[in-house]
Amino acid sequence: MAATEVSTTPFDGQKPGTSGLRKKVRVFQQPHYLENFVQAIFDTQPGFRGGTLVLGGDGRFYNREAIQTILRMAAANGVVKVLVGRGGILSTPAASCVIRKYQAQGGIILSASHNPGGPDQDFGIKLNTDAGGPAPAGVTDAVFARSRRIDRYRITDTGSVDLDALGNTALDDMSVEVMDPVADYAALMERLFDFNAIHQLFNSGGFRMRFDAMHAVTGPYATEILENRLGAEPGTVMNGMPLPDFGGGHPDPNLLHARDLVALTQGLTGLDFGAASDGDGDRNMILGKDFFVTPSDSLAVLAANAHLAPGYKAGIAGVARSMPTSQAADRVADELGVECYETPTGWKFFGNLLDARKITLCGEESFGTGSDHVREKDGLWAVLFWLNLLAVRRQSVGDIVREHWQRFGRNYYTRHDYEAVDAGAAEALMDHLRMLLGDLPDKRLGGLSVAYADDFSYTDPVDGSVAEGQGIRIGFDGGSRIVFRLSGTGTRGATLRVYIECYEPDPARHGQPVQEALAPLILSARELAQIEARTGRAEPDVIT
Ligand code: VG1
Ligand code: CO
Repeated sequence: MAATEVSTTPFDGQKPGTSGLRKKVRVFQQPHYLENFVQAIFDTQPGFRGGTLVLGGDGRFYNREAIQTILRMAAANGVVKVLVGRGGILSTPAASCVIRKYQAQGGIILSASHNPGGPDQDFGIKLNTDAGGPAPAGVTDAVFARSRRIDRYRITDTGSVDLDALGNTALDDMSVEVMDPVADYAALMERLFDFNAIHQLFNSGGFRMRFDAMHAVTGPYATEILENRLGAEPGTVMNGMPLPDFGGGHPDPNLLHARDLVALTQGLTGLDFGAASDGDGDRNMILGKDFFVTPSDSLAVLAANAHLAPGYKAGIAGVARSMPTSQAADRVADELGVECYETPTGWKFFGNLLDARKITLCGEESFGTGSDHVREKDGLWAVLFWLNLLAVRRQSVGDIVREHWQRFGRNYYTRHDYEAVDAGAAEALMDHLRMLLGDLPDKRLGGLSVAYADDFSYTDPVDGSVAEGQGIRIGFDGGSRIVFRLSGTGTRGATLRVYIECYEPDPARHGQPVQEALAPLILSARELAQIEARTGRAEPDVIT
């Protein structure tokens, strides 16, 4: 059978955002849309010709169709081998693991992460490089530029591959291996964490937990690792079956969308531990009994306790956090005598630091935590890390975090999201803030004195590349901060994110409600950015 060349005309607006190309399913279903983008990848990434590609997704609507198209295009573009997860399933961190383990030239992951799925919802496509991490800006810019000029793509007229049967199939000259999406990843987790200790914790009687897979990709991973290998009781994994529409929910592990799980951890009969992951398995939420661990605190706690897990017993080389993530990890790095890097939002900025062994752990406020074991954030990894800590320290989640605050001080932290606001108004609001920057230093806001104010720019310490305009940062004496940035992952209008943090060293003052502790700064942020006047929104849509 032969490869066909199909002529095409490029579509506008295919610029990938924070995390790949993310659009409504209907946009991807337009004739040639997916094909244009995929051909732009093959045209600009010559390594795939003659090489190996890893392919899978989070199981959302259109996942299987997209995989069949990409397989036929890979065959027509000279790829020698494709490793595809059974059922078209590969979590983002598992894809990263597989790329690294089999030294593939890269991977294509089909996911819109925590965005809802279904015919009227979102779809996405992400490109990872041979190191296993998200493609850096240089690569995505090249793909984008090519997708705007593209006039033909290559595809075979072969039939579809059975994605549900393990084993090899030939597609023209290319070999497709349908592989177990869980096995390699689970083996990696067994090397990093003390499975015996966690197994004993589960068997000690009295320890009660649930993991909410939110009908997304982590179901099979969590069932295999937690229930089959670690012996957690059947039913520990909730919503464990991946569904094309995620059961109608948002597969977003936060207090709002995982509210059933949150409820199970509350009150007299509350569980000791609750955790959840997102659509593609790279995010995590950690809950204790009546206790929510902010992702920023989670990174700091893991950094301070890393030596308790076998994979990190030699200590950590350094840590990195995205700019809007709270500065809790900075204090731990300080005490450990290692560097803490501040990077722009998006996992791709951690890749060089990890490859150069400048850091071991990294994280984002948006429920993302990870390490040098793969080049993506990793939801289940964070859950296992916490379970390892609980098994070794034999303390509750709340006690571990409260002790951490006593030792390092507490960074009160919140994020306020204004979703689907008018894109022009959001840009104008950011321009307005940029105009103010020069005048802010030494001014007083919310009773605090401004130490610095800038539009965050990052120079990669490894390759010297510069990322500008990464968000407005206003820092105060004493460590408080206000940060404003626009989301790069939305599919409707603009989303304004406002991040607010203050530092409280005094343990006697660690018990305040978060929104109360931050109230003066929240008000200052709203006034300074004229949020209500410019967006018509008096209150944020989501408070985390
Ligand atoms: C959001 C988060 C960011 C994260 C990105 C991708 O981006 O804020 O921290 O890296 O999602 O995560 P934005 O631009 O909307 O703020 V995922 O789980 O979609 O791969
Ligand atoms: Co995700």
